[in-house]
Amino acid sequence: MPKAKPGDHAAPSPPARSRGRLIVVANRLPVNRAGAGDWSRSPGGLVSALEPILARRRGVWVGWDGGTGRAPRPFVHQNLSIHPVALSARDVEQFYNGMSNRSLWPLYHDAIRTPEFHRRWWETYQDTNQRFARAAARVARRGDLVWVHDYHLQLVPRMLRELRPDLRIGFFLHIPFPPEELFAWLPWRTAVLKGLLGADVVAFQTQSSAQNFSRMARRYAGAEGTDARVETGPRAVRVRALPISIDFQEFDTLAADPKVVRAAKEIRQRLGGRRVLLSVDRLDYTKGIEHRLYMFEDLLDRGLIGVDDAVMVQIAVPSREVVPDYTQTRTQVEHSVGRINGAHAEPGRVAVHYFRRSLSRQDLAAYYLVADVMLVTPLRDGMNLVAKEYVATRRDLSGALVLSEFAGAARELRRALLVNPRDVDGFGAAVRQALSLPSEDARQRMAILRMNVRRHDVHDWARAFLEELEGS
Ligand code: GDG
Repeated sequence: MPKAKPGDHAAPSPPARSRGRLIVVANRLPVNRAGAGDWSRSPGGLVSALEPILARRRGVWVGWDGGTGRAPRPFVHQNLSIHPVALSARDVEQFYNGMSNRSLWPLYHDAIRTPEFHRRWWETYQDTNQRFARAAARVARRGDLVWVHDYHLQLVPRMLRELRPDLRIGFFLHIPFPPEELFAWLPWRTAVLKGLLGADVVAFQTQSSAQNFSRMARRYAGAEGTDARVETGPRAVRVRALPISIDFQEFDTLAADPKVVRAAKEIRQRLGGRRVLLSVDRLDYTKGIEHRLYMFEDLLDRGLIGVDDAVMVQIAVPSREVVPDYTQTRTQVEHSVGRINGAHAEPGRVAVHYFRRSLSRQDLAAYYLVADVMLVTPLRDGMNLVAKEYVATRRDLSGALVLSEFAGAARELRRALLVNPRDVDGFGAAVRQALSLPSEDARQRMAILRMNVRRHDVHDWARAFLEELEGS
C-alpha cells in the first residue's frame, strides 16, 4: 500500500480564507473548567497535537466538557469556537468508562487486559455517538471539513453522513487498529466498521493498523477494493497511515529556555549527580511500567547496575482511576517501587523515584533534559509522543532513547535502541548499552532521531491529513 509520507505534502496551502472551517469532533474538549465561567487549555496528547493547526485555521471543537450536568452554551476560547456535548453520569459510566475504556481500549491494545463486552454499554455507546454526530451536524456549515477523532467516536462518521451528506468527513484513530484475531472478538464489529466507513478518509498511526482495517472492512462489512482504497456501494474511502507527531519547535525552544535549563540543573543535583533513567507515562497498563520496573530490579539484583551510579525516575500521570484494571496497575506499580527501594535504597539514595502526578510543560522539559536514558517501553502504543518530545529537547545530541518495538513511534525512530519489553534480558542489555554508548555513536543516533521528528512534525501530519480530506 502506498504510504503517505507527511513530508511529501509540503506544497504551499491555499490561503486560509478560501477554505471552510475545520471542525474537530473528539471525546474531550481542549479546555478544562478553571473556575466559575472560566476555562483553561488542557494538557494531553490530542490537544497538544491539534493546537497549532487550529490556531492557523478557523477552528471549531465539538466535545465533552468532562462534567455530568447540562452542557455549557457554546463559547469562544482563544479564537477557538467550543461546542460542548452533554454526558449524563450513566453515559460516563457506560460509554466512557465501559465501552470505550473497558471494551475497546484493551481489545485494541492486544487484549493486554481482558476486554469486557456488555450490550448496555454498546447501546449507550451508540446513543452517545449519535449525540456527537448531531452536535457536529448542527454546527457545520457547507464547505467545512469535519475531523473525527479516536476510538470513542467510531460510529460518528456514518451517523454524521446520514445527517449531512454534503460534508467531507475524516477520521483518525490514535490507538492501534487490531488484527483479525482480536478485532473479530467484538460482538458489534460490523457496526463499528460501517461507522468508520462513513468517512471519506480513515487514517491510522501505522501501516499495519491501516491494513488491518481494510482487511476487516472487506471481511466483515462487505467492502471491496485495495488496502489503500475501500469501496462501499458508490462511495470510496481512502485508508491511510499518517503517523502523528509533535510540535518539534516548541520542545526545541523549551529546552533552551533558561528557566528550564536551571530547573534541569537543580533536578540533576538533587538526584545526586547519578545517571538518570527517565520514564513519563499515563498510569496505564499498556505503557509497560511494571515490566520496566522488573527489568530495573533485575539489573540491581544481579549487581549489573548500582544505586550509586544510576537512578530511575518514573513520572506516572493519574489516569482512568475508576476503571478496576487501572487501580490494579497502580497498586502493582507502587508495590514494585516499594520492593525495589526496600531492597536497594541507601541513605540519601533511592533506586526509583516515583512521582504520581502531572507536571507543567516546563518541568516536563526539564526532566527530559536530565534524562541520560529515556525509557519508552509500552507493551502496545498507537504512537507515543513522549519518545518524540524527548528527542526534540536533546539539542546537544546527548542522551539515548530506549524504545519499545510495540510503539507506533518505532516505525519511524529506527535509530533508537529498540527493545521487546517482555524480554527482560534483552531489555536489560539495551539499557546497559544505552548507559555505555560511546558518545559519537550516541550523537549520531540522536542527530538522526531529531531529523526524523523535525521533518515529520505535527504540522506535516495535520497538513497531510487535511490534504487527503480535501482531495477525497
Ligand atoms: C494516545 C495514544 C498516541 C504526559 N505527562 C505529562 C504531560 N504528558 C503529555 C506528554 C504527551 C502526552 O501527554 C502523552 O501522549 P502519549 O502519546 O505518550 O500517550 P497517550 O496519552 O496514551 O495518547 C498514543 C497519542 O494518543 C497521540 O495520537 O501517541 O499512542 O495512546 O504529549 O507530553 N504533559 C504535561 N505534564 C505531564 O506530567 N504537561
